Amino acid sequence: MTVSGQDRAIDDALATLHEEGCVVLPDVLDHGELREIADRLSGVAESERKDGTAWFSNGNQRVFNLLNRGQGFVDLIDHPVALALVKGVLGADALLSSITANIAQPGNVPQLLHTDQQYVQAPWFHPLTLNVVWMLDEFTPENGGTRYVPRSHVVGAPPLTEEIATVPLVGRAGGIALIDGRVWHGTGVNRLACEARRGIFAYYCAPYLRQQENVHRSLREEVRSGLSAEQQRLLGYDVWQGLGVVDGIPRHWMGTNRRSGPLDATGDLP
Ligand SMILES: O=C(O)CCC(=O)C(=O)O
Repeated sequence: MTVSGQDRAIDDALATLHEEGCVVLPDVLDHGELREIADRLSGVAESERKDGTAWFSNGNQRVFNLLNRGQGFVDLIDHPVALALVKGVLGADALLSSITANIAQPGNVPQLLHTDQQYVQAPWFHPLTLNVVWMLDEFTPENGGTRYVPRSHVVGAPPLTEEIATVPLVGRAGGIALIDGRVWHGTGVNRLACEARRGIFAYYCAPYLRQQENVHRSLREEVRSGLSAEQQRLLGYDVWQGLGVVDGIPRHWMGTNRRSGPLDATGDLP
């Protein structure tokens, strides 16, 4: 796709997201990228099942903190298409809140409808969070594709009822879906005999919200040292409007109005 074609696709997607609360973009990963990430996720999920550290909810396997589980996952957080959309919704200073996988297994039960920003007191007039769903398998009504209530973001509050019609989020493997943090949604039921539905949920938030994963405590040092400047910023290593300081405002900013940016030229902590 040309740059202007891609810009138009991003503008169109943002317009749909604004109207519907959810949008699907096909073919963001090519076949090779998709296979590498999907295989890696299956490998990590299997090893967590074998070593007894796997975490299940509603019959689905969650794999947390993917940043520590392979470079392919780290590279997703600032994928140019996903990040352009995230910044279009949450602004240029958006943070990554967490990146996890949810593997919807046959025999699961439906997840309760929820929104992704319901720890913030309603009413909500804007999205404060955004989920970018990397569809590693096709999402269908049969395999546990996420269910959601179109336009529920305009309610600006958590689900008022479970007794409401939902629609399935459908899309081909390799695409992404964006879910506005106010949209009522939940994992669907996987009715297949044996095939799981794998999705990676890259969850972003406004820069003044607490991030879900406390990467400052959980990120392995070798992962942190390999992050690009933008990846460090996304994870909250920079100062933003005087938040996230380390021992106060950097001394070399004294006498200036500067209150945002990396802590030093390399982004390393002092
Ligand atoms: O697995 C899904 O389809 C949805 C997961 C979800 O809603 C969530 O993690 O908040």
